[in-house]
Amino acid sequence: MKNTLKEKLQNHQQPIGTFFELGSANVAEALGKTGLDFIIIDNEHGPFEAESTLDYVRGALLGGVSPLARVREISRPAVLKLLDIGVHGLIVPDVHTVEQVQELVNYAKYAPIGKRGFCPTRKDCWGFAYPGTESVPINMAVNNAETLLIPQCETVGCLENIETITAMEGVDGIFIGPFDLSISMGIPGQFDHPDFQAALKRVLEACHKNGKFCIYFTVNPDAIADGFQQGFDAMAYGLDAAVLVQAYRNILAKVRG
Ligand code: 3PY
Repeated sequence: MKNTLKEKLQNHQQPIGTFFELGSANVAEALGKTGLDFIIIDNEHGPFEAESTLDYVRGALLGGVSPLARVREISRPAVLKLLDIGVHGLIVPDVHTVEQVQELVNYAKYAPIGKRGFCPTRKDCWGFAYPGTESVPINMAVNNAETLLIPQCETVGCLENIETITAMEGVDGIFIGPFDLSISMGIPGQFDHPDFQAALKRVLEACHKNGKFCIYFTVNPDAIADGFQQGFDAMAYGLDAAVLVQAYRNILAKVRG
């Protein structure tokens, strides 16, 4: 199995994804038929646990869309459960400090980069076979390379440490959360504010200087192309539920005026 999102990022194919909040394996599979490149199964704001996330991951893979998950917190069980069920990457919210990111790397990456605990839980996890087969190759390097670890920059603390964080081994990229970052900066929702624009530039430059991916989130469909023009490597657009509501509204508005 390949991490198709990582491949697309490396090939500069400008992948586009969405937040998955609807909580159904059928929806995860259907989103794979839209042309989207990745979904983010939201274990932070969404009402999901790892057990149901496993079904969504299966649905996404069946539909052909790369499953990422947003982890609920920086803790060993929260990180391990999502990685062990085979998500293509972890989005990590509410990061403030370099120490938090080091803790995260320790949980998410195998030695020598981190201290991830081993259990060959699913065959689809990279480089591993089920236990009980003749050999259980512990291919830690492949797994480290194929599992994207992506802290969110959405606090002033993370912003102030962004040069150090992006230089850390084990960090594959940064996902900017514009809503929380603007709130943390005291300019909620003011995405055109010069300070906010300067922050975006700072994160983007730090990522690219250190060979890391930078992903941006927007709820404005017209801002997706702008984001790529600004240099973001991938764009996350909206939430599945909101897009569904808007699509039906558009149809009903046409019929009913
Ligand atoms: C933000 O914009 O703060 C996000 O985390 C996106 O959900």
